[in-house]
Amino acid sequence: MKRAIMLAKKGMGYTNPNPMVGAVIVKDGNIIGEGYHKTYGTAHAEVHALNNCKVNPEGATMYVTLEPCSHIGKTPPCVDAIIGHGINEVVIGMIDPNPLVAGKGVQKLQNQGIDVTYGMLESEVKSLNRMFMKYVTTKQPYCILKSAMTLDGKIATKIGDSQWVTGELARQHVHELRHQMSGIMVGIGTVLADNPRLTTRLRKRKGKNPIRIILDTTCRIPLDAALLREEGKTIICTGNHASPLKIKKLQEMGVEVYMSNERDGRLDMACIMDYLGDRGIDSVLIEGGSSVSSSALEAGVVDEVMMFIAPKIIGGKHAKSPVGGEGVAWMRDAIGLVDIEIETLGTDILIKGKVEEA
Ligand code: AOF
Ligand code: ZN
Repeated sequence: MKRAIMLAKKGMGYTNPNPMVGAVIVKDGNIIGEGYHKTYGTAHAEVHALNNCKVNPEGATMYVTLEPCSHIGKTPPCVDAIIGHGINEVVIGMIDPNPLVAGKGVQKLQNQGIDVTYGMLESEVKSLNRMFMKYVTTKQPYCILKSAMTLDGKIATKIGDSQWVTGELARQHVHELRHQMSGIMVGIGTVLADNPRLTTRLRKRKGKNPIRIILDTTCRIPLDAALLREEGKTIICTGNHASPLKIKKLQEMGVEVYMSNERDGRLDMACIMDYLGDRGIDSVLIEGGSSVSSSALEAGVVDEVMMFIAPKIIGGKHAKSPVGGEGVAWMRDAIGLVDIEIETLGTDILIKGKVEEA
């Protein structure tokens, strides 16, 4: 199962909104075939593993990270292939949360007399597919709020300089994350201040660019913004007072413009997430700045937080911190994180955790 997980990870960034899945077939103590789900909409891991078998898989055991599917989707059901090849034992990491499958795969295998067990390395497999799990059951994207601050809690200096808060290793980590996520979201303030490209730039290999999502209530984005020249799609979320002419110009440049509802003069985050979910975006990396972060947290759309802390002190009572907005009055109203993990990247610290459910 460890090997199946390792194989599943090879599909990272390419399978969204479908899961990362790996499968290993063992006969007489030897691995005779293995495979993983490579890209969205193509053959499932189980089929690759069966097709790659060096010897006849009859009577073998399949280790697979996700319950084999029982439905006819873009490909025929994997359970039929498993049964057809005479596999006699299937060991599963996690039950498929997809309502089309959810236990029916296990049932179908058992009905054929195949020995099935599930729950092996389950928490690891669930963590790998946390975006898929949320998206397939709710059609809402899994959101990670990422920010980077100095030791004294600032994301930029008093004049707005933010390049760079963290070091090279931490920044590469963020580019890995951009590769894994379907969308990246920032506010117009960040676009105007930093003119970011919002692309994935990995040192050792070419990554996949996430769809760029800009929250821009009055459509202030300059037509020559760097991100509009990058490869891949951009979605501008704007409000009712945006200039129709500006919207038309953006659309002519190939930009998708989404007119969102507003709440108290700010774009309605929940409404935007519904739209992104409908568009097949299963995961969004919210990269700031402080007002987008507070809107997302207040709207309750954030699933996970990743906070990088750099050992630098810059001071300044007007220098911004990661989360703006009104803030809560009492500590008891703080948003708590659970399942905390702490890593060091060079001299920076990364604290990550899941947002505690209210
Ligand atoms: C995958 N890859 O290796 C496995 C999947 O859209 P389809 O027809 O490819 O079906 C997707 C569903 O199949 C997915 O939501 C999950 O429930 C199941 N298993 N999917 O993309 C795989 N094993
Ligand atoms: Zn399948």
